[in-house]
Amino acid sequence: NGFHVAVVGATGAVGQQMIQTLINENFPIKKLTLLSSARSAGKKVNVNGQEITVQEAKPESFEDVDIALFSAGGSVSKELAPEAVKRGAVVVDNTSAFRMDENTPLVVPEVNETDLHEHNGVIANPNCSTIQMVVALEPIRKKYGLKKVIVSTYQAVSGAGAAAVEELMNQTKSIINEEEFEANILPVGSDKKHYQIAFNAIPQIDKFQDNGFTFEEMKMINETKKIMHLPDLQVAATCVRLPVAVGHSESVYFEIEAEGVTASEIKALLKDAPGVVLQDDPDNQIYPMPADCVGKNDVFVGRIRQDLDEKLGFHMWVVSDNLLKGAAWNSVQIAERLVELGIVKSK
Ligand code: 11C
Repeated sequence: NGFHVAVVGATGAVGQQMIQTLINENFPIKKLTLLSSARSAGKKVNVNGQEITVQEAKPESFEDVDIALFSAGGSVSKELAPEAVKRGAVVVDNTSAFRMDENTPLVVPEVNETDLHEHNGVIANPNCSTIQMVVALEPIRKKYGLKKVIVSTYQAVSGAGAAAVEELMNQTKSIINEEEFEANILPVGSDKKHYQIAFNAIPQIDKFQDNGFTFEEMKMINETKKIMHLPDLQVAATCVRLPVAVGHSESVYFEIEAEGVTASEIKALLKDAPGVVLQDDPDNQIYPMPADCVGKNDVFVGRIRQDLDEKLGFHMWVVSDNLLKGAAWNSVQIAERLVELGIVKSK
């Protein structure tokens, strides 16, 4: 009984959360295979008190696997996801490798779960900053229609991996101790320059594209349209990295189609929305903050207010654990839905 599950990228920041989330959610596992690049192979990972040795991911690693959760970078997914599918596994891929491929569903269960039925072996898990925004926007789209979204993000360093968190910690200590320090990772490991993240804000996440937007900003723009099935939605994004370890925050401005809607009505709608926790009580200084969201699966929303000039326009503040709803939890939730909907069956 249960499923043979493989986690690819098992030693990474997201892979570790995927393993923990599978356990926390009591996912029906008959066998767990932990895979990684050659560099991390051989490491031992403690899973519920049992040591499992991580193996190098190869095409043959996927024999007998029912569900493979990938989070080891786009090139690994491009090479090995088709091999897993060839061997009968359903892949939930947390990289950008297949997200915009028209034959690959890009799924946030609260928004477009029915797209799971259209899969051809791979289901893409969206970018973390996109996921938390669409969970909050979808109930609004459904009831009032959606015309335009302008988002500014305040993103945690764990989005750039465990080494980026270490860089933040080390720089912070060095600056407090008035010591010399280095910047080697942020904003982007593979870009030409690196900047201090401690006590700073960097308006670059991923590399710049020819249109002046960064790749992270383009992910938010393109993925939102695809997930919400709104190709003509007007979306703009500015993505900024902050010295926060875990938890992305977003200031979201949106314009709806229906007239005469009040902020109280939007609050009432989001109070009962799936996957959303409303924390909106300015009189008592209640609003979401990343420090309170770490380790939780939900998307937290507050500061909902109507624009002072544009009556169809509203502002809200959206916070979530980028490693959970933004990555590991959304992937495991997809796997759960695949099982519950009978889309994946144990071999
Ligand atoms: C960040 N959003 O915070 C990125 C990390 O496409 O899944 C997630 C990258 C992705 O740096």
